[in-house]
Amino acid sequence: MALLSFERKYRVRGGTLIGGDLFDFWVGPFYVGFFGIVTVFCALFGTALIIFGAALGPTWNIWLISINPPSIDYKLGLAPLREGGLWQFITIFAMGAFISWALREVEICRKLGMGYHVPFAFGVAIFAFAALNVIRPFMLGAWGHGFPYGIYSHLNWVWFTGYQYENFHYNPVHWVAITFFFTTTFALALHGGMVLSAVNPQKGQAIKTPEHEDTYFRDTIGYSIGTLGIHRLGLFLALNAGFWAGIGMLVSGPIYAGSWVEWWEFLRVTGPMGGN
Ligand code: 07D
Repeated sequence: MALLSFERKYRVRGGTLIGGDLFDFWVGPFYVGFFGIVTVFCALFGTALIIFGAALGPTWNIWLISINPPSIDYKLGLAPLREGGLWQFITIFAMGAFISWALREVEICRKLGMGYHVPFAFGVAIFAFAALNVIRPFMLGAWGHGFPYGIYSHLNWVWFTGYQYENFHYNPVHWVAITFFFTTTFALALHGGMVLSAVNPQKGQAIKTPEHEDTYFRDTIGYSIGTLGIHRLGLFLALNAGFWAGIGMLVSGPIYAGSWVEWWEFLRVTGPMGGN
């Protein structure tokens, strides 16, 4: 069956959160929906503002273009367009596009009678972004604490923000996030490798099923988490990565403004570093 005629079977009406049947249609393979239209509007408008900001200068060098947040003197107020106002509008449109995209995912899940795992997962990525450019600046009392939209400039922001706390490697929540990021890639590599090895057997051998996959892991490490379990674990690891990254930044500044190296000094007095 051709892909489109197969898909037609699943093109069910309803499940929309807003607007009833009004935007309940497809363009080619894409479901539109009210939130699809909002996403496209926000993304196009935001991108146009970025291009406008770039046109204001001083460079068209793609590595160096940067749309900067306002100076912290503007606190939580609106800034003139050329002095950070563009960044504020771009942030609003970015959040609008992200949230609408998540809600469009929700509508598709409702149509198909599926769980909301995918929009929930995207929600965690949105949280990480919002933590940096909405929640943390708000908690610190100035939009100027957000990161600039530029390739080099956002890297400079990460460097600068990291060194504000002396050595960001010592932020224990940042550790936790990094550990989840690394473990996610580890788990995906093992899972991807396992599935490919089962469906690409040696010449002349039949394709293998999860029974073989489970047996492989039992033989190797004494335990197999199973076919459903590996996806639960994968989602758990990935969501924790983004979540703790966001929390690690909300702690740095709004809650603890000192050096992360010094934060560990308490170990010298009380703990395993021997009280010296
Ligand atoms: C934020 C993206 C969400 C995406 C969405 C959708 C678009 C863009 C365009 C708006 C979270 C798509 C978006 C299409 C739209 C426009 C214009 C995902 C997000 C919604 N660090 N560090 C992290 C490591 C050091 C520092 C995270 C490692 C140093 C700071 C992760 C190392 C110092 C910040 C991480 C390391 C330092 C981070 C990033 C090693 C610098 C953050 C991933 C091995 C001197 C950031 C929430 C992430 C963060 C962050 C990893 C080192 C500083 C855990 C592996 C020691 C200031 N670091 N880091 O969370 O936590 O993405 O963000 O050395 O702000 Mg770090």
